Amino acid sequence: MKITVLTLFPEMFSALDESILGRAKREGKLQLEAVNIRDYSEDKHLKCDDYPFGGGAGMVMTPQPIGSAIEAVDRGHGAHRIYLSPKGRPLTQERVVKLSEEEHLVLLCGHYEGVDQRAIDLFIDEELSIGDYVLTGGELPAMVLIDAVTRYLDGVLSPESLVQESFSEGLLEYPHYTRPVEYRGLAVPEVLRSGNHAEIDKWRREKALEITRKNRPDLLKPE
Ligand code: 4GY
Repeated sequence: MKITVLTLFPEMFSALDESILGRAKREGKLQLEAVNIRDYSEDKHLKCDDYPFGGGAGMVMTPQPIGSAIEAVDRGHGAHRIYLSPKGRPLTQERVVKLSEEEHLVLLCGHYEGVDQRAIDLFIDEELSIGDYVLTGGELPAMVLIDAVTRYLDGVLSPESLVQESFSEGLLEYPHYTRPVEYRGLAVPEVLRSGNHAEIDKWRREKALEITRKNRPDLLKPE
Protein backbone atom coordinates (compact mmCIF):
# COMPACT_ATOMS: atom_id res chain seq x y z
CA MET A 1 0.00 0.00 0.00
CA LYS A 2 1.08 3.53 -0.69
CA ILE A 3 0.37 6.29 1.87
CA THR A 4 1.12 9.92 1.07
CA VAL A 5 1.05 12.32 4.02
CA LEU A 6 0.66 16.06 3.39
CA THR A 7 2.13 17.97 6.32
CA LEU A 8 4.05 21.09 7.34
CA PHE A 9 6.28 18.81 9.49
CA PRO A 10 7.42 15.86 7.34
CA GLU A 11 10.35 15.09 9.72
CA MET A 12 7.88 13.93 12.37
CA PHE A 13 7.21 10.82 10.28
CA SER A 14 10.73 9.47 10.91
CA ALA A 15 9.09 7.94 14.01
CA LEU A 16 7.66 5.34 11.61
CA ASP A 17 11.13 4.01 10.72
CA GLU A 18 11.18 2.03 13.99
CA SER A 19 9.91 -1.42 14.93
CA ILE A 20 7.20 -3.19 12.93
CA LEU A 21 6.35 -0.15 10.78
CA GLY A 22 10.03 0.32 9.91
CA ARG A 23 10.26 -3.31 8.82
CA ALA A 24 7.06 -3.01 6.73
CA LYS A 25 8.62 0.02 4.99
CA ARG A 26 11.98 -1.67 4.39
CA GLU A 27 10.22 -4.76 3.00
CA GLY A 28 8.19 -2.58 0.61
CA LYS A 29 4.82 -3.57 2.10
CA LEU A 30 4.22 0.04 3.13
CA GLN A 31 5.35 2.79 0.78
CA LEU A 32 5.24 5.96 2.90
CA GLU A 33 5.80 9.40 1.44
CA ALA A 34 5.76 12.55 3.63
CA VAL A 35 5.27 15.63 1.45
CA ASN A 36 5.84 19.18 2.73
CA ILE A 37 2.79 21.32 1.92
CA ARG A 38 5.04 24.41 2.06
CA ASP A 39 6.83 23.24 -1.11
CA TYR A 40 3.58 23.97 -3.00
CA SER A 41 2.96 27.49 -1.66
CA GLU A 42 2.85 30.12 -4.39
CA ASP A 43 3.35 32.89 -1.81
CA LYS A 44 6.68 34.72 -2.10
CA HIS A 45 7.47 33.87 1.52
CA LEU A 46 6.01 30.33 1.16
CA LYS A 47 3.28 31.23 3.67
CA CYS A 48 0.69 28.49 4.29
CA ASP A 49 -1.56 30.23 6.85
CA ASP A 50 -3.55 33.46 7.26
CA TYR A 51 -6.00 35.21 9.59
CA PRO A 52 -9.55 33.82 9.86
CA PHE A 53 -12.37 35.72 8.14
CA GLY A 54 -14.90 36.63 10.82
CA GLY A 55 -12.16 37.04 13.39
CA GLY A 56 -11.12 34.79 16.24
CA ALA A 57 -7.96 33.38 17.70
CA GLY A 58 -5.18 31.74 15.73
CA MET A 59 -4.44 31.12 12.09
CA VAL A 60 -6.05 29.03 9.36
CA MET A 61 -4.20 27.01 6.70
CA THR A 62 -4.80 28.52 3.27
CA PRO A 63 -6.34 26.35 0.52
CA GLN A 64 -3.83 27.02 -2.29
CA PRO A 65 -0.79 25.05 -1.05
CA ILE A 66 -3.05 22.19 0.08
CA GLY A 67 -4.92 22.01 -3.24
CA SER A 68 -1.73 22.17 -5.29
CA ALA A 69 -0.03 19.52 -3.11
CA ILE A 70 -3.00 17.13 -3.35
CA GLU A 71 -3.26 17.55 -7.11
CA ALA A 72 0.49 16.92 -7.45
CA VAL A 73 0.47 13.66 -5.45
CA ASP A 74 -2.90 12.33 -6.67
CA ARG A 75 -3.41 13.28 -10.35
CA GLY A 76 -6.73 11.90 -11.56
CA HIS A 77 -7.97 11.34 -7.97
CA GLY A 78 -7.13 7.63 -7.83
CA ALA A 79 -6.42 7.76 -4.09
CA HIS A 80 -8.72 7.85 -1.06
CA ARG A 81 -8.14 11.25 0.58
CA ILE A 82 -8.55 11.64 4.35
CA TYR A 83 -8.41 14.71 6.61
CA LEU A 84 -7.70 13.98 10.30
CA SER A 85 -9.65 16.21 12.71
CA PRO A 86 -11.70 15.98 15.91
CA LYS A 87 -14.77 16.89 13.78
CA GLY A 88 -14.43 13.70 11.72
CA ARG A 89 -16.31 10.43 12.01
CA PRO A 90 -14.70 8.15 14.61
CA LEU A 91 -11.92 5.88 13.31
CA THR A 92 -12.91 2.31 14.26
CA GLN A 93 -11.19 -1.04 13.80
CA GLU A 94 -13.82 -1.88 11.16
CA ARG A 95 -12.90 1.28 9.21
CA VAL A 96 -9.18 0.48 9.65
CA VAL A 97 -9.64 -2.96 8.04
CA LYS A 98 -11.51 -1.40 5.08
CA LEU A 99 -8.85 1.30 4.63
CA SER A 100 -6.12 -1.39 4.58
CA GLU A 101 -7.70 -2.67 1.32
CA GLU A 102 -7.10 0.66 -0.48
CA GLU A 103 -4.28 0.96 -3.02
CA HIS A 104 -3.32 4.57 -2.14
CA LEU A 105 -4.26 6.76 0.84
CA VAL A 106 -3.59 10.50 1.03
CA LEU A 107 -3.63 11.90 4.59
CA LEU A 108 -3.92 15.66 5.12
CA CYS A 109 -2.57 16.98 8.44
CA GLY A 110 -3.96 20.28 9.70
CA HIS A 111 -2.30 22.72 12.10
CA TYR A 112 -3.16 25.96 13.96
CA GLU A 113 -6.98 26.36 14.08
CA GLY A 114 -7.48 24.09 11.07
CA VAL A 115 -7.68 24.32 7.28
CA ASP A 116 -9.86 26.55 5.09
CA GLN A 117 -13.15 24.65 4.67
CA ARG A 118 -12.92 24.93 0.86
CA ALA A 119 -9.81 22.72 0.83
CA ILE A 120 -11.85 20.03 2.60
CA ASP A 121 -14.93 20.52 0.40
CA LEU A 122 -12.92 20.43 -2.84
CA PHE A 123 -10.22 17.83 -2.20
CA ILE A 124 -11.12 15.50 0.71
CA ASP A 125 -13.18 12.28 0.56
CA GLU A 126 -13.51 11.55 4.28
CA GLU A 127 -12.86 13.34 7.60
CA LEU A 128 -11.81 11.01 10.45
CA SER A 129 -11.17 11.51 14.18
CA ILE A 130 -8.99 9.28 16.37
CA GLY A 131 -10.78 10.38 19.55
CA ASP A 132 -12.50 13.12 21.51
CA TYR A 133 -9.53 15.31 22.45
CA VAL A 134 -7.73 18.11 20.64
CA LEU A 135 -4.09 17.84 19.58
CA THR A 136 -1.83 20.56 18.15
CA GLY A 137 -1.75 19.00 14.68
CA GLY A 138 -2.93 16.12 12.53
CA GLU A 139 0.49 14.41 12.37
CA LEU A 140 0.07 12.14 15.41
CA PRO A 141 -3.47 11.12 14.31
CA ALA A 142 -2.08 10.36 10.81
CA MET A 143 0.62 8.17 12.41
CA VAL A 144 -2.05 6.40 14.49
CA LEU A 145 -4.03 5.63 11.33
CA ILE A 146 -0.89 4.47 9.46
CA ASP A 147 0.07 2.18 12.36
CA ALA A 148 -3.41 0.65 12.67
CA VAL A 149 -3.73 0.10 8.89
CA THR A 150 -0.21 -1.33 8.45
CA ARG A 151 -0.98 -4.19 10.86
CA TYR A 152 -3.50 -5.47 8.28
CA LEU A 153 -1.18 -5.40 5.25
CA ASP A 154 -0.23 -8.87 3.97
CA GLY A 155 2.84 -10.30 5.70
CA VAL A 156 3.27 -7.57 8.31
CA LEU A 157 1.93 -9.55 11.29
CA SER A 158 1.64 -13.29 11.77
CA PRO A 159 -1.93 -14.43 10.93
CA GLU A 160 -2.26 -15.72 14.53
CA SER A 161 -1.80 -12.20 15.92
CA LEU A 162 -4.84 -11.03 13.93
CA VAL A 163 -6.90 -14.17 14.69
CA GLN A 164 -6.43 -13.53 18.42
CA GLU A 165 -8.23 -10.20 17.98
CA SER A 166 -11.33 -11.77 16.46
CA PHE A 167 -11.22 -14.37 19.28
CA SER A 168 -11.90 -11.44 21.62
CA GLU A 169 -15.09 -10.76 19.57
CA GLY A 170 -15.77 -7.16 20.50
CA LEU A 171 -14.47 -7.58 24.06
CA LEU A 172 -11.34 -6.09 25.58
CA GLU A 173 -8.31 -8.38 25.78
CA TYR A 174 -7.67 -10.84 28.60
CA PRO A 175 -4.50 -10.31 30.70
CA HIS A 176 -1.16 -11.70 29.48
CA TYR A 177 1.62 -13.30 31.53
CA THR A 178 5.14 -14.52 30.81
CA ARG A 179 8.11 -15.63 32.92
CA PRO A 180 8.93 -15.56 35.75
CA VAL A 181 6.17 -17.63 37.39
CA GLU A 182 6.40 -15.37 40.45
CA TYR A 183 7.33 -11.67 40.39
CA ARG A 184 7.36 -9.55 43.58
CA GLY A 185 4.94 -11.88 45.28
CA LEU A 186 2.49 -12.09 42.37
CA ALA A 187 2.10 -15.50 40.71
CA VAL A 188 0.96 -16.32 37.19
CA PRO A 189 -2.60 -17.74 37.44
CA GLU A 190 -2.34 -21.53 37.86
CA VAL A 191 -4.77 -22.31 35.01
CA LEU A 192 -2.42 -20.76 32.42
CA ARG A 193 0.28 -23.28 33.43
CA SER A 194 -2.08 -26.26 33.56
CA GLY A 195 -1.87 -27.12 29.84
CA ASN A 196 -5.68 -27.56 29.82
CA HIS A 197 -6.63 -25.49 26.76
CA ALA A 198 -10.38 -25.72 27.27
CA GLU A 199 -9.92 -24.31 30.78
CA ILE A 200 -7.47 -21.65 29.53
CA ASP A 201 -9.94 -20.48 26.85
CA LYS A 202 -12.74 -20.36 29.44
CA TRP A 203 -10.59 -18.35 31.89
CA ARG A 204 -9.56 -15.90 29.16
CA ARG A 205 -13.18 -15.33 28.05
CA GLU A 206 -14.22 -14.69 31.67
CA LYS A 207 -11.36 -12.23 32.19
CA ALA A 208 -12.16 -10.44 28.88
CA LEU A 209 -15.79 -10.09 29.94
CA GLU A 210 -14.77 -8.87 33.42
CA ILE A 211 -12.43 -6.11 32.14
CA THR A 212 -14.95 -5.06 29.49
CA ARG A 213 -17.73 -4.76 32.11
CA LYS A 214 -15.40 -2.65 34.27
CA ASN A 215 -13.79 -0.33 31.66
CA ARG A 216 -16.09 -0.33 28.63
CA PRO A 217 -19.65 -1.40 29.56
CA ASP A 218 -20.82 0.37 26.37
CA LEU A 219 -19.25 -2.49 24.34
CA LEU A 220 -21.63 -4.98 25.99
CA LYS A 221 -24.83 -3.06 25.17
CA PRO A 222 -26.88 -4.49 22.27
CA GLU A 223 -26.45 -2.72 18.84
N1 4GY B 1 -8.51 14.11 17.77
N2 4GY B 1 -8.50 13.14 15.65
C1 4GY B 1 -7.41 15.02 15.75
C2 4GY B 1 -6.82 16.25 16.26
C3 4GY B 1 -5.55 18.26 15.66
C4 4GY B 1 -6.11 21.82 14.53
C5 4GY B 1 -6.87 20.28 12.76
C6 4GY B 1 -8.16 14.10 16.49
O1 4GY B 1 -8.00 13.43 14.45
N3 4GY B 1 -7.34 14.56 14.51
O2 4GY B 1 -6.91 16.58 17.42
N4 4GY B 1 -6.18 17.00 15.33
C7 4GY B 1 -6.23 19.41 14.96
C8 4GY B 1 -5.49 20.67 15.26
C9 4GY B 1 -6.16 21.55 13.06
C10 4GY B 1 -6.28 19.13 13.48
